[in-house]
Amino acid sequence: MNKLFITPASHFTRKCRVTIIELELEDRFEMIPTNWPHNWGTETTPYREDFLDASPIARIPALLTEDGRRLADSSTICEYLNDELGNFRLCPQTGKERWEILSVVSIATHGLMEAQVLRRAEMLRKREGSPNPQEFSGSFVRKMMDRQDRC
Ligand SMILES: N[C@@H](CCC(=O)N[C@@H](CS)C(=O)NCC(=O)O)C(=O)O
Repeated sequence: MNKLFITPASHFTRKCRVTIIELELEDRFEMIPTNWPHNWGTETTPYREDFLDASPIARIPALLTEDGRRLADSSTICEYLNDELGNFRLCPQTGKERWEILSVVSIATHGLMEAQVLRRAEMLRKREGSPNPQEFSGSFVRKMMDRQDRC
């Protein structure tokens, strides 16, 4: 069984889960929930052992494949799903269409989604009881918002 480490709130996780559903691979995946306390954005928090075994980066999604491979980001996981398990049914192996799809995926992932997570992490500094509110940067939040708007 392939093991995918997730939380429902993560859009990176949802990207992988939608790909699994579209390729009708649900019965080959176990979804393993992870917990994220409010200080996840700026501090190292306690992680499950099996999650760290799957990814030393300790970010979700992380996939431990049934043959023991560790795949530690949503785009690589989606490529594994499409290429290895999905027989290229969502994205062709070569050609113009492949690069059109990957162009959209790269802007969505590294533009929209990463800027959203970085912005959220920065905003959490301001929450009540935060250990480091003085480090909050409004200009960083605005920069991430501008990036999201462009994307
Ligand atoms: N480039 C990665 C980004 C993954 C990512 O940022 N995941 C967030 C949750 S949405 C995370 O695990 N953050 C925890 C942390 O940075 O400590 C991907 O495409 O999977």
